[in-house]
Amino acid sequence: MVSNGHQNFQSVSRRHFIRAGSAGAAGLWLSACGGREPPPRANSAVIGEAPRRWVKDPTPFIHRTTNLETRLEDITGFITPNELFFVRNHSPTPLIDPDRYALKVHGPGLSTELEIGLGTLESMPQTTVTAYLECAGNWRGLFRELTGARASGGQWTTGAVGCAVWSGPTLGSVLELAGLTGDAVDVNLVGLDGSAFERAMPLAKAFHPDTLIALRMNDQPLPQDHGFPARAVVPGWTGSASIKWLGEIHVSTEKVWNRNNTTSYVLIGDQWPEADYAPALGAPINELVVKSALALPRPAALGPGPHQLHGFAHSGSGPVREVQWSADGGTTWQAATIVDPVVATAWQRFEFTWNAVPGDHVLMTRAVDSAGMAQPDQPLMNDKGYLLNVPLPHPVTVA
Ligand SMILES: Nc1nc2c(c(=O)[nH]1)N[C@H]1C(S)=C(S)[C@@H](COP(=O)(O)O)O[C@H]1N2
Ligand SMILES: [Mo]
Repeated sequence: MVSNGHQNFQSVSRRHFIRAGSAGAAGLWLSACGGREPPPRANSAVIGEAPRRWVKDPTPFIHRTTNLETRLEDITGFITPNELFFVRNHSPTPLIDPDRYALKVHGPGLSTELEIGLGTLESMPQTTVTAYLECAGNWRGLFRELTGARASGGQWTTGAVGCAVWSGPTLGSVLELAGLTGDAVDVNLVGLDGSAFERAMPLAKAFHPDTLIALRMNDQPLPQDHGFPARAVVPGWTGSASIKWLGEIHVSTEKVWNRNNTTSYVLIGDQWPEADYAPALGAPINELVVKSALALPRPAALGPGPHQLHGFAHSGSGPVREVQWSADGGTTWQAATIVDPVVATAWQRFEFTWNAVPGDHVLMTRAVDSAGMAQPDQPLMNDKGYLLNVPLPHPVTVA
């Protein structure tokens, strides 16, 4: 086990470093690799694989191969506790030695190449942001019941979303240590996991004051499954941009195209135009869309009488300013109450009282965000099942 609770002086000083490399070395590395693909991870900080929480029983999660889906009904407050936060892993969680951890910051868009130790990241000014993370494929498993077509990928219902308090240096402050050149364009973040999961973004998003290299989650060091010892948190963008086990920041002087904005995280299918986005197969998705969901099992069983129900509404251009609910499958709607605190980068918790009468019912909720975006009435099927956000019919039996 890697301990991060005890820090003797030696380990603190070992973690506390910035090594500057030469631009020449970075140039060699780039030309050897054709300037596009990062090399396979051979980072000495990766010392194994973390124990797999998804084989543990009993578990509060819905298990989906390497992923863990939150049961939304278990989340009663504004913040998702760490141990209930969904996990989306493209390969097993790497176990990282915090003393050997070094974040590599490099690329032709920077004046220097740096390696930054965990202690240095910890000693920089820390910014705290309460933000929700949502997988682009959250709700994917519901395409089938709503459209008749099954999207490819993990069949999540409504639990690939959570909201936490993140803190760490801003990504911009770390980039400033290395200094941008005048022709820097894109910032690519790469994980230390086996799949070297990565995501690129323009400078404006990388320098957004809410975009963090988070070291802490809900006042704890990041849990292993959520990216220990450092992860990106990119509020407003799909969860896939919030690279866990962050090992590398590469700043390029051209727009970056890699798997996660060309073949994955693109909108493709019969209802989407082709080829306009080359080299991407379809429109790459960045921002999250407005959604709302009830914190109830699917389907739910309730006794008759008044129930105070709650749920969560969120938008990449948040906050959500209005939530309505319907108990007749969307024929009539009433206002739900949005509960404080309202934080733009977070989700909004809403509640309402439903006087349940015996029988089978369909509850629905719909949200409008502060940019005026509303949940659409018709689902737009896409082959990879991203960003479904119609008002969801939620079956409830009252007996
Ligand atoms: N290195 C790395 N980062 C990653 C991933 C991954 O597989 N590897 N998955 C991404 C996806 S698709 C999502 S939705 C979020 C999920 O974050 P969580 O597991 O902390 O909930 O992490 C993102 N960051
Ligand atoms: Mo995701």
